[in-house]
Amino acid sequence: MGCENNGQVNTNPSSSGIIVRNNLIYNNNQAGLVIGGYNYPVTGKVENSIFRNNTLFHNDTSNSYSGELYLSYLENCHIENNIFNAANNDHVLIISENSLSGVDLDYNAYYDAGGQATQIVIEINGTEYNDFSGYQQATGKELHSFFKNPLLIDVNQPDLHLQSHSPCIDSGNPSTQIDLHEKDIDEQSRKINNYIDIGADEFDPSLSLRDNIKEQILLFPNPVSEYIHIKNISDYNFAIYNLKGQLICQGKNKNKIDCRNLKSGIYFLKIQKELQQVFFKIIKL
Ligand SMILES: [Ca+2]
Ligand SMILES: [Ca+2]
Repeated sequence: MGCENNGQVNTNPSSSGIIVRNNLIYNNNQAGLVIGGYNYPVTGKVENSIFRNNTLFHNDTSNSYSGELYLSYLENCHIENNIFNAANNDHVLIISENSLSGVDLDYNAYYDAGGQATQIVIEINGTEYNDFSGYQQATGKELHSFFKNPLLIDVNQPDLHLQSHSPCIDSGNPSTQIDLHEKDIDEQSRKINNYIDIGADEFDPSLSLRDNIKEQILLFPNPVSEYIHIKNISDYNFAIYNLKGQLICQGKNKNKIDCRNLKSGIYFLKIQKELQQVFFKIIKL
């Protein structure tokens, strides 16, 4: 989101009043989100805007060093309650160039698939930080943010909902102003259990059994050569997809699935029970 051109306003070209919230942003080949302009004041800047409650996962797949979040020429913006989960070899979370005053980052959850808070890249106006607490201390920002695995349901599929024991649950900014009709990514209430969650998903303990179901289902053998057996679940539908997302086969309530005709390779088995679905990676030998 930005203001690349100065338009008709020559003195202080800017975009303002933008709100980006409750989005899943993943697998983009460059930064998940770029906010700002590129050559202020010749061209524009972004000011007085809000970027909150988004889940960014595995962006910059081309390893262009643009990270999950790329900021350039923005001023007086709030960036909070977001999940930034990098999953690249370059471990880049944020690149911020020429950001101006009043950029408020807080209540965000950071993680890198490498799992090390001391092997990340956050670059703010030319200073590079490689450990998360060093970045917090040096900038004085992100005092309520943390570096922890957000425990997303399935990073392979991906299913970017929160597991029931995610540290993002109820960890958003308690003073977040929620709009009257605002919903989370599932059209559920944006604030459940008195506190808003970090990320695009608000976890609803009364509905979400997703990760419990996943732990409970027994699949074997995997890798499979002939039949895969499914145990500990009843009344369900299943479907097998290849890596391109194409449906290979489907059915319901079978306690063993014939995989003899599958070519060797990796597949995803979806199991759906009522409104809940879970995915398993299976390997055909
Ligand atoms: Ca909550
Ligand atoms: Ca939800």
